[in-house]
Amino acid sequence: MFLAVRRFLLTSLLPLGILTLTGCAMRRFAFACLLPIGFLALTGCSKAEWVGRQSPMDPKGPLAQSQFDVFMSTVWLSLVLFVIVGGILVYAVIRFRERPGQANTRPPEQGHGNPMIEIGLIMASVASLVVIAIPTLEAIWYMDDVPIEAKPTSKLSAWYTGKIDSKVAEDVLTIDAVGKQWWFRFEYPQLGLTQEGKRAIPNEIVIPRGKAVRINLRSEDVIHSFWIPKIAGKVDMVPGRRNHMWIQGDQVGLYYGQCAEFCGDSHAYMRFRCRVVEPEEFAKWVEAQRTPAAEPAANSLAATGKALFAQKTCAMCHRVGGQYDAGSFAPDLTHVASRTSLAGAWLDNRDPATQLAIDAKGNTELSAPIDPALQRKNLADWIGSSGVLVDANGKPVHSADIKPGNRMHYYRMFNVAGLNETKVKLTQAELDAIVEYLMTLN
Ligand code: HEC
Ligand SMILES: [Cu+2]
Repeated sequence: MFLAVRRFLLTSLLPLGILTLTGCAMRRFAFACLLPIGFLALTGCSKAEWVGRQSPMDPKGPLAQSQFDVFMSTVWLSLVLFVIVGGILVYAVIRFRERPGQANTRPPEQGHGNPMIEIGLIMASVASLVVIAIPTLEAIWYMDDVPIEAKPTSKLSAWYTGKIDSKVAEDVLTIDAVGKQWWFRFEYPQLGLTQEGKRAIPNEIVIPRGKAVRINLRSEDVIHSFWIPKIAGKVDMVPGRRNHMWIQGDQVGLYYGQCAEFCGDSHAYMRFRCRVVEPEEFAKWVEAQRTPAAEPAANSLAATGKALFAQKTCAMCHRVGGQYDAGSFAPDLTHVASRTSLAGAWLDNRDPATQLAIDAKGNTELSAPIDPALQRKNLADWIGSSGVLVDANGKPVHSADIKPGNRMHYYRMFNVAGLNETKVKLTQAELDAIVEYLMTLN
């Protein structure tokens, strides 16, 4: 936030400061104040910040690269125009300024313009718009679908050794991405990881390195938008409409995604992650996702938690593959403990200090390991928030919301006001048992 403000100051104040150079004492005073602020703003633009988590300035795939190239060519063209127009302006201001002893003289004779210059300027503007439009349109078409030349290397059967669903004949790996308030559901129809097959993947996708992946985009409620700044962006997910794009990750690592279309209370908390791995590791991941959830040991705390999961209505919305198969509204929890984040990738299960140190180096290849203590705390905080956890007197322990308006703590049938949620209540012991159970779901 602070850096954004500084950058805003830079863009607005620095030229102003320079302009004031040319004027009277008052303006010179303003200049003296503004220029240093402008230079201060410059210090916000370090390389370290450019390689931040969600920076399109650090492309790691062909699509992000093409979008970055369009952006930079526009920046350079605008810079040239800025220097030409600004230069003429500064020249005019200095050359025709009021000189001592000239006060109250009449202004010089005014002309009515030169048609050749005016037509010339219009033509120049049109030409520069065309110069910008060509690469922009090229990049838009490029994003639309996996390019033909990528298909030979991306043909799924050519590199994926696991079982492919022959009913779904697509030659490249396809992911169906669905936006929901306020999380993402992903499905791999060719690999049996689907909502129908009771194995959808919430919030964290995994894709093989160097392979083009087709993404079908849908929404089940309002308009969302799919964006992984370092890999590609951004295409809207519109209810009742099928959009698509493609992505490719060229460097192994963990990338951060974000919903990029305002979609309600918790829009800013609607994130997701994309892990780019080597193809062999991708196959292993798919296998792990296909396996049903592990059964907790008899009479353990986790087994109590498993029973509570049904008693406390959790199973109504959530699926735990092989144990509770009815819920389809909420994130699939079959492998919830294997994920680096929780609740629309809003809560991070990794040690934040370690991860920030890695991110600051721009090293996407590394990701801090999941910290089980933190993961446990996140689970308890999330489930017990919004007044769900109660003390011995039935009083809520945490009344604050981790995600405002979220559809778990504020579920309303058909969104009708009045048909409001009847929130479950959990005691500390019940919450502990449920968390223990969820921690076994690797
Ligand atoms: C009314 C439906 C509903 C019920 C009942 C419900 N949840 Fe949820 N749950 C959701 C939704 C929707 C989300 C996604 C919230 C978000 O990220 O915005 C969610 C998210 C979660 C998550 C995070 C999942 C992830 O991968 O990020 C966990 C864990 C969870 N719920 C556990 C529980 C437990 C335990 C219970 C029972 C006490 C429960 N839920 C009851 C709807 C429900
Ligand atoms: Cu959204």
